[in-house]
Order: sequence, then C-alpha cells, then structure tokens
Amino acid sequence: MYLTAENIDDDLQTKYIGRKIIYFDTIDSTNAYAKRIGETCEEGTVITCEKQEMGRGRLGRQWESQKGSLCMTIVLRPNINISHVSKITQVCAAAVSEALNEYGIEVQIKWPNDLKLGNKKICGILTEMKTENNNLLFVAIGIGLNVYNVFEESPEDIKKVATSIFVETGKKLNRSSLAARIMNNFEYLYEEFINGNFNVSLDICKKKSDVIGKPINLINNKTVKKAKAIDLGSDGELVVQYENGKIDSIISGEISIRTIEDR
Ligand code: BT5
Repeated sequence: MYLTAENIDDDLQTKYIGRKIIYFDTIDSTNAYAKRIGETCEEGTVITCEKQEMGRGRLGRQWESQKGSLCMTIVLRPNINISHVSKITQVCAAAVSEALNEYGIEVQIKWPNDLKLGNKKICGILTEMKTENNNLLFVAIGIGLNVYNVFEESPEDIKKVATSIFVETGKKLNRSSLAARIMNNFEYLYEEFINGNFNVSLDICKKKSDVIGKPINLINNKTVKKAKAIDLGSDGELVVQYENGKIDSIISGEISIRTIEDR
C-alpha cells in the first residue's frame, strides 16, 4: 500500500496531524521539502514518499531510504520557546514506539533519536526548525522507519547498524496503516506536551530506554568521556555520572552517544 492520503486515511483518527498529506514516489528528502513549504502549509501537514534520494540524518549524515521503508515528515507550528523544540524528538520516539506496540512489537529507545530492535537501529528521527529573530516559525519532524526493507545491498557501515521490522520479526506490516497509527499516537502525545504534560512522553521514553543504567561513551568531536547513563531529566536531558562521580546533564543534540556494547 503506497503512503498516499487515501490509504493512510483508513486508520487515521487525528484532528489535524496528517489531515493534509503530500505524497511523492521519489523525492530528495521529505525534511528538505518540509523546509521549503513549512511557512505556508497547514499545521500538521505530512510529507510522505516511497523513496528518498538524499535522505538526511543529523550532522550531515545520510539516511538510506529504499523501498519498503516508511519516510515521512510532519510540519508543526508550536507556540513554544526554541529551547523546548528538542523535546518533540522524544514525543515522536514515544509515538513511534506506542504505534509499534499496537502490533505487539516492543522497541527500545536510544536517547535521543533512535529506535532499536534486536540491538540494531530500525528508526531515526530528525527534528529541524526554522527561526527568525529567536522566534520559531516551524518545526519539521522527520521519521525514517525500516518496515520491510532489507540491507543486502547497502554499504557495510549501514549493514552493521541497521535492521527492519521484517528482518527482526518476519512481519510485513502495512506501511499506510502504520503511518496512520504513528500520527494518531503522535497527535495525542504532542497535544499533551503542548499542554504542559511532556512527562507522558518522557515516561514512555524512560520505560523503553536502551541507555538508562548502562555505561556509555560521550563523544564530542574527538573527545570521548566514559560515563554511566542514570536517568532522563524533566526536560528530556540525559543525566549521566562520570567515572569521578560527578553528575551532569546532557542536552540532546550536543553529543553522540554509544552504548559500550555497540562497539
Ligand atoms: C537519524 O540521524 O537517525 C535521523 C534519520 C531521519 C531520517 C528521516 S527519513 C524522513 C526524513 N527526511 C530526511 O531526509 N530525514 C528524515 P543520525 O542519528 O544522524 O543517524 C544517521 C546514521 O544512521 C547513519 O550515519 C547510518 O549509520 C545510520 N543509517 C542510515 N540509514 C539507515 C537506515 N535506513 N536504517 C538504520 N540506520 C541507518
């Protein structure tokens, strides 16, 4: 089932998220497109596609998005301070995880923007925004979820880290229905967040966390610091303890993080 408005609509229960879908067979990147229309489109517009030719990760990294993956971007115009935007990544991670739960699939959330299954990455989230004079114009939240794509022909570095729902469970989920369920869960959690209840998403991220309680390496440019992840703070920051006992809060986007088991 293609990720068209018609197909997604069957399971959509939202007020505004996904009520306008812009569908492409092939596009450079749904986030790049969202950034082109973000100031003028309706709030909750979702851009979907079958294939991206220049899918983007964070910090200029690439996102491989072949057929069988679910790639989409939601455009939002929250009336919040810029400093709170990174929380939407966690709202989204919680929403994707809740949607997958509806199929009996239990994922782990790797702070701040990855979902994992079988200790490999099945989903990445890219939150971008446009601002003017410190005012938020819009947020584009991109979701790349590997549904039934396989990685046989992918470069070695992607093969090593990536997996899909099909590879892990043998289930070939209907992507349109899954997209609708993600939007349903996202709208609920996003509204809670806007109404001051970020803790609803945070509790899901904590419960599903793949990092809390684990030794981690905090990678910042070329320096690596060993620490233990202790908790997620009330603003979604990662609370860590260094080997010398000192406690610190890491704001999302500041660093890369790798659990030691991954190495
Ligand atoms: C992310 O970046 O994980 C965010 C990915 C967001 C992708 C969506 S798709 C829809 C929307 N439009 C876009 O252009 N982007 C968004 P980051 O944490 O930087 O992770 C990137 C790394 O993940 C790469 O360097 C690879 O190691 C790995 N990777 C690339 N493609 C992958 C895939 N399909 N599955 C799993 N891992 C992948």
